[in-house]
Amino acid sequence: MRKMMLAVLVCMYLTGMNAAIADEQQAVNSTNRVQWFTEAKFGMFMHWGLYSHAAGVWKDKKYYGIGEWLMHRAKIPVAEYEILATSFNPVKFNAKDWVATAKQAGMKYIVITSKHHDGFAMFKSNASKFNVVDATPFKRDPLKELADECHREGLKICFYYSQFQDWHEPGGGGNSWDFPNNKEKFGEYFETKCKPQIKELLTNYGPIGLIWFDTPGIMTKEQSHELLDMVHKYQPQCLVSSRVGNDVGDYTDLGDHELPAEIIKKPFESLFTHNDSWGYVWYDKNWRSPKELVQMLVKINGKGGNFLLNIGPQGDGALPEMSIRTLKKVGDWLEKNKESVYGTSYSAFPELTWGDCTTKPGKLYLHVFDWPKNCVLRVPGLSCKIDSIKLLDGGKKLKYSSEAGDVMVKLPAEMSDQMDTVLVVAYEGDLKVDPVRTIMDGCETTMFALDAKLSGETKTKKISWMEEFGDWKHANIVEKWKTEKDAATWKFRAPKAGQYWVELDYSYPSKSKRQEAVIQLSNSQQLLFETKDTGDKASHFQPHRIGVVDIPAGQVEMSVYPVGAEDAFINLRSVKLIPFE
Ligand code: FHN
Repeated sequence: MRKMMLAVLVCMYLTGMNAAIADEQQAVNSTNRVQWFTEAKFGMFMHWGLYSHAAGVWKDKKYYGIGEWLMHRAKIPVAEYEILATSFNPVKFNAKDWVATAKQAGMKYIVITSKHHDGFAMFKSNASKFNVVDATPFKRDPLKELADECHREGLKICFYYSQFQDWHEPGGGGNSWDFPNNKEKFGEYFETKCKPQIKELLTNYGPIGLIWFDTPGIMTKEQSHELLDMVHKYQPQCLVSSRVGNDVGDYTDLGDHELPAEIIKKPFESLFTHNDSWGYVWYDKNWRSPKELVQMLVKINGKGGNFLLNIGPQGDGALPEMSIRTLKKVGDWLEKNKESVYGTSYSAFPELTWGDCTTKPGKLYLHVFDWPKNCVLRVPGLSCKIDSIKLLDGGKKLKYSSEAGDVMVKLPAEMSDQMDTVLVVAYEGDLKVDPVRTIMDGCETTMFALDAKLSGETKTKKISWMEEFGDWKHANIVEKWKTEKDAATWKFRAPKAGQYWVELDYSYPSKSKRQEAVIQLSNSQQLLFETKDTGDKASHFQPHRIGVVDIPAGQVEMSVYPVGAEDAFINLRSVKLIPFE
């Protein structure tokens, strides 16, 4: 009888628990799941694995490009690659130091490779012995230590997982040198390694912020959905990156090293490495400076997204010295200017020449990267009731006036922070900003493909290419134009009349014939030109200075179109107006 009662109680308890989980799942919708992410704005990406130990070299040969692809690039047989694990002993790894570095840099979450394409798990796994605890002399689970430290310090811990590519397994994608014709076996790998390992990550490491899937390859929509559902089943609050594939996922990741070209009103992340490689490569010293990183953070936040910055820890577990030093400087800037970053939304202005903007209700944060020579900042087309304009750091009040529909702010003689000096504008009521782009006195103005109004057959297209292995570049272009009716037109406003060179940035591969074309201004000025051959590839963009125009004060339209092109016309990336001085 007592046994039966106990069974009923256990059953009730379990049913209750399941009901609670079901309730929680229902209560968690995509909006509240993603809230921490949209407020975070800055995260640390970490690529760390056996490839960090090899550091870009295999059998005395250097493989320039991204280091985590070493196994693939050198076509290292699985049996040989496994030997690398026997000397992987990252004794300098210290979760406390890593988390402190990320936290001091102002980063709110860490995304670390739990398993990259090489198939090596950086965590204890019962699904595959090819893992850091079972296959190395290190024998510790660094992800457990890192997760615990993140939980203690209030950072979100997130795991990267390569779900399709796994060069260690016969059924995993990507290894054609050991396992030719392995496509039919993908299902087996998916069931016996991929899914069990993801379950391990979701059940052994406490709350996870997100799972960062990557390179879905041939996965079906059902398989992508299966992973999404699995993540939400075990951790209803955990986000799934769009790279789970097939338009599935809770938020969008842009391409590697892709800055958003326009404001995106859905949660997204823009990701870059500190140098060129994601995984540690000892000879890669092409670091981004603190100033570049601060400005990238602000530009991405200004488009509404998060900046995920990758650091490649060394094979011994230490972080590269240059990354530590650089992040410290970024963190110092953020500490003073955090109000203008965390929890902000996208810019209120069309592209700004002197910097960028982030916003909160009733507040505009003006990020000035280039201090105007006359120390007067033109804030274009702002016509709402302003309460005050102050320097964010220190709170000094600034004087302002209005001119030709713009607010003119009197700045101090010196920029207080050379990386980005932030002004905070407090305003009342509705925000009113002219959506037309303004040319700033004495500054170059670049207008991009996506800002153009297109007519006729003209279309925009995004192109991506690599210059070095894994070093992705992206551009939006105007294309598919042939006749006078096919045009791209930019509208802008000039507070004062002035003379400008017009420069086009385009590619025009050598197979195309030269074409005659026109730059037409709304005040009936014209510049005629013939296209230049820019080389063999659509990605070989070159600037072409066409001529000088008089821009009158007020609103102006400028169009580019071919004169009856027989062949395809140029791949136009941008148009620049350069002060003629
Ligand atoms: O192939 C990977 C690459 O190694 C790296 O992990 C990047 C990071 O976004 N993702 C893939 C390429 O897009």
